[in-house]
Amino acid sequence: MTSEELLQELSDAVISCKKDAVLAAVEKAKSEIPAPEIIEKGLAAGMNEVGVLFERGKLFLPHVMMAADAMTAGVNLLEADMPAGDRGKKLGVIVNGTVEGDVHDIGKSIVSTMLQSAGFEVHDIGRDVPIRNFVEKAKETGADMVGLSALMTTTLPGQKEVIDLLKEEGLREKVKVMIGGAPATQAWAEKIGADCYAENASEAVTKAKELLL
Ligand code: B12
Repeated sequence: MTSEELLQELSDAVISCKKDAVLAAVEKAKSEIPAPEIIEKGLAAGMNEVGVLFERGKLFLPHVMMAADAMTAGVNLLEADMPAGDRGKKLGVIVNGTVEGDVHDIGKSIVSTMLQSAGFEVHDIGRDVPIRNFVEKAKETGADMVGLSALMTTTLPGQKEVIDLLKEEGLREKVKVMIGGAPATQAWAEKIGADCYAENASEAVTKAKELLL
């Protein structure tokens, strides 16, 4: 099988919403394709298609939940295979999470995994995280950067609230802010005074390095 065919199989497996199919496709692709590529060009591509089908009414919420579950299992299976990068050399400390009111965490978790394997010390504080917790965790860990994920237009303002609270607490000079998630944009990042926006996990790694090294 060519790489293209393997990536297609990964994507189709996510769209099928079947965990077994995803795990089998990941096992098959593992020795042929680097883990970050399996995630971004295979699994995440399938999840994006699931989103499109859901929006068109061709898939329903239970399917989306099953696909999300299957994709998470696939990513977990790959975690051990992520490139070691500069691990141990600690490029910087990053607190990453999904803002309050928002339970979407697949993309955020991929970003955490990729940042970690690139050599950052990542504290992933989960999803639906209260605004204050980002600031408290940044203090506790001496973070250089906070990553904020939001997948819904209704939760985007949470990214601004974290920035405002960082300012109030006098931490904004010390802590960079990177935002992401499907409804976030470069223009939104500029509007709320974030340091950067990244469209996907690879770009998040590149931009974190630009800002912190
Ligand atoms: C999977 C999914 C779910 C799953 C989530 C499971 C989970 N554990 O995450 C479940 C079924 C639980 C769910 C629930 C809901 N969902 Co939903 N969901 C999706 C779906 C289909 C895919 C999201 C996804 O995982 N994509 C794949 C990942 C890999 O991509 P990603 O998240 O975008 O992440 C990438 C980048 O954005 C970026 N990134 C992400 N985070 C970060 C962070 C940083 C710091 C950086 C730099 C980059 C970055 O890098 C990632 C990797 O490349 C989207 C549709 C879509 N097109 O996005 C809807 C969608 C986000 N959901 C939506 C809605 C409305 C809901 C619900 C309210 C239920 C409903 N009525 O439909 C609830 C929300 C409950 C809540 N309070 O949060 C809407 C939001 C609409 C809006 N206006 O904002 C969407 C757009 C669907 C739609 N069109 O209606 N959902």
